[in-house]
Amino acid sequence: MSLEECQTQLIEHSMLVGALKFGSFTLKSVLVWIRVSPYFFNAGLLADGPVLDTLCSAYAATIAASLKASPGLPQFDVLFGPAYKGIPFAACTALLLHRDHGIDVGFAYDRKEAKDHGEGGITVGAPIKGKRVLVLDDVATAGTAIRGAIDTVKKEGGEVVGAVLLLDRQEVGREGKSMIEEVESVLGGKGSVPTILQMKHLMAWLQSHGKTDELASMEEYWDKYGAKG
Ligand code: OMP
Repeated sequence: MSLEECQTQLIEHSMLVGALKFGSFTLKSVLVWIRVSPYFFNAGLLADGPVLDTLCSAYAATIAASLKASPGLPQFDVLFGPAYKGIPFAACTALLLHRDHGIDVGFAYDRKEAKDHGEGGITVGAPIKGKRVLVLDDVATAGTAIRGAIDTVKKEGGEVVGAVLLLDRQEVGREGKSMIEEVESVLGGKGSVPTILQMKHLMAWLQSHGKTDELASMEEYWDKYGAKG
């Protein structure tokens, strides 16, 4: 399946399970703003076998394509999925990278609560100390959550070489530039944060399906908060 087919399948499958909704949603940034968004993507609802297949096939195809692109992702050793939603996504993506693309990597995740006995530490799974790590995250708006995951890996001694996202909402980040540019600048520069979907893909889907009211609300939101240029 082409990457474009994977994107369309993911949009439609996400709507089917109620993970992608159009309407009116209040977003609260941990920074200062409140935005009323015409759509919301709740990746926590991507929670059955078929939709995990759709999602993680798309993550794996996006990673494999980016490893071949220039600029694109460099080689890496471990996929890191931040708790909780990132854990099944990273595990299934590691499996599909192996099975469908011949790319063999480990996967790891963090605990939300520190452990003071047994093996200790805040990460579980493949060791990340001294390893090249790709962070796998779901939705990014201002980039706060993804930066938190990058910091966790760094604290544990891993080298974060890039990040892969399910959805880049294409909004302005914490420093007034596009969120994606800001996160790329703390990682490996252009191409270090490939994404499966962007807000513009959702708008193209609405347009091709004649959903004119939803599209008009998306365009209005884009004019207000989209990262242009
Ligand atoms: P940032 O940390 O600002 O990048 O926002 C990402 C987080 O916002 C996600 O981890 C979610 O908690 C939440 N979110 C969504 O999951 N889906 C959306 O469509 C929008 C948001 C959001 O609140 O901005």
